[in-house]
Amino acid sequence: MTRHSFTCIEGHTEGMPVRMVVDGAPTLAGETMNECREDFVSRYDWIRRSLMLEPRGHSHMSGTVLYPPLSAESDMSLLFIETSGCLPMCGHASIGSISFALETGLVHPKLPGTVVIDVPAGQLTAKYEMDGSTVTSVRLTNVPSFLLYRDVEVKHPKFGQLAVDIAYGGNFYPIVEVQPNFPGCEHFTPEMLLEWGRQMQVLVNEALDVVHPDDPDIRGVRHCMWTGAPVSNDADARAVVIAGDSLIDRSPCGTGTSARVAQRHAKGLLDDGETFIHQSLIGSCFVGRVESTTRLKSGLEAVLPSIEGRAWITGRAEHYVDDSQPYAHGFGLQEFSW
Ligand code: PYC
Repeated sequence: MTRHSFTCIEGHTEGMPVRMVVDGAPTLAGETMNECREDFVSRYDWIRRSLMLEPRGHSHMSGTVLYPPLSAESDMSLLFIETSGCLPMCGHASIGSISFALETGLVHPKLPGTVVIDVPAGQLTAKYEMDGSTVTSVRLTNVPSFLLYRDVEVKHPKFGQLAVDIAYGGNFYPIVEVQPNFPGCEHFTPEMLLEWGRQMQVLVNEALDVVHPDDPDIRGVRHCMWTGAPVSNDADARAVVIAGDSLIDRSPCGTGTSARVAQRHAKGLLDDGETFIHQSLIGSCFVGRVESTTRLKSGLEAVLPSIEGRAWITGRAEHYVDDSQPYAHGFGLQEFSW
C-alpha cells in the first residue's frame, strides 16, 4: 500500500471553497511558478485530481498548494489546483490562500499590510487588513486585464443570436450582458447556466482564436460569465461564472471580475479609481477597481484591476490518498457514460 498524506487548510472566499495544501505536496522543478506549474501538471496531476474531484472534493471544488517564495521580494507562492486543471491565475483562491496563510501564521510578510505572491501568471501584490488575528479584507492587484473582442456575434442553441464581449482578467471570459435575447442570469437556474455556459465555451472556441496578444501560450476559452441584475442595492451588477465542464463559481470570481472591470473600462462604463461591486450567484460580493491603466507589449490598452474580498477558515484536514483504493485519484460524474 502506498499512502500519501496531504494536510490542508479548508475554507471559502465569499462562499467559494478553497482547499489550501500546506503539507505533503512535492518539491517542484522550475525557476518561475509557471515552470513549476508545468512540472506539476506533467508529474503530479493525480494530486490535483485526488484533492479536487470526488470522493474528497466535488464538482465545484477549488484549491491551491502553498509554496515558499520564489524570489527575494516575495512572501509566498501559490499553485492553483481546480477541478478543470491548473489555472495560471485564480482570484478567489488567491484571496483565500493569502488570508489562511496569514491567519495560521504560515506567512509573515516582509512589509506588514502588504503581501507579495508568486503565481503562474506572474508576481502580484495584495494589501490586507487584520483585526487581531483575523484577516478582514484582502485587496489583490491582478495581472494586466483587457477587452480583446467586443460584441462578437454568437448563435447560441438556447438564446439564438447573442452579442458577447471577450475579456481577459487572468483567464479569458465570454461576458454575456443583458440584451434582447438574454434577460439576465436571475431568470435561470444555475444548472441551466452551467449547461449553456459549456456550450458557449465551445461556440466561442470554434468561432475565434482567442489568444493573449503578448503570450501565445495563453489561449482558448474555458469559462463563461452570465450577467444580470444585482440582488441588493449595494451592488452594481451580478454574474454567474462557469469554469470548465462542471464548476459554478459561488463567489463573483476574481479573474472574472477583473475581466469585467477591464471590459467596462474599455467601454467607458467605469472610470479610473471608481469601484465596481460585483455580486455572485449567492449574493456575496467582490469590490473591483481600476488601479491604473497600462498597455500590453503588443500595444493593446489594458488596466491593472484590483479585487477586494474576504475569506474564512472552516477547518483543517488531513487527506489520505491510498493508491490501492478504488477511485483513489478522484473522479467526476461527467467522466462516466450511461
Ligand atoms: O476567482 O478567479 C477566480 C476563479 C477562476 C475560476 C473560478 N474562480
